[in-house]
Amino acid sequence: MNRIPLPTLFFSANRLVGHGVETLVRTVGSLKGIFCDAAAFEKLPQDAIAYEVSSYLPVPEGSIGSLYFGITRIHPHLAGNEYMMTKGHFHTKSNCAEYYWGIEGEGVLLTMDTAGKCRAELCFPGSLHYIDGRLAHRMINISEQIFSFGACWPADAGHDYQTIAETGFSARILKLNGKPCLVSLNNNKCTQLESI
Ligand code: S6P
Ligand code: ZN
Repeated sequence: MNRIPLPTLFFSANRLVGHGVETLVRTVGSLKGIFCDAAAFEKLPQDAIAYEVSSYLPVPEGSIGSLYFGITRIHPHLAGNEYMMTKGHFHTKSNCAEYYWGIEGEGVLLTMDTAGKCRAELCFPGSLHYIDGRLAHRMINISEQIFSFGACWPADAGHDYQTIAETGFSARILKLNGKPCLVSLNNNKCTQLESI
């Protein structure tokens, strides 16, 4: 009798594991230049893991109509009063949207349009976030544990890191009086984000 084949991909301890899964590890040192307080950043252990991305990329990059899938785990570090975060990027193709969803810990999805307008959404286990293809996106760990989230995006989206490296996000998530706040770098306006 033929057996129904077992799946080859699994969520295990909030990592993606299985045949063909690739893991990228970004150290703290590799994120030089993205935090507001450069001196505080230098005091962090530069070899420590900032975040890991395990991805399943079953088709060549650029394949139209195909999907990629990944799980990112951001470790809890503070560079001064700025929480650990992903580099953030625009998609090269602005008609390629993405889904993020919270798995473990608590974070913030920060998006920014091409005019520099930022928006923040709390992300927690079970929350689902649709990211318009025209928006830059970055995730920030506001918890004291690993914050992990899933992502699904088109294989032809492409990644533009250069624009963010040059201009940065115009708003940051900072820990002020012990609480996460969205701080606009243009006018120093702070909006407190209610932690769940
Ligand atoms: C890809 C998707 C995620 C990120 C990952 C790391 O489109 O948004 O898999 O690549 O969360 O973030 P970043 O900004 O360093 O690529
Ligand atoms: Zn993306």
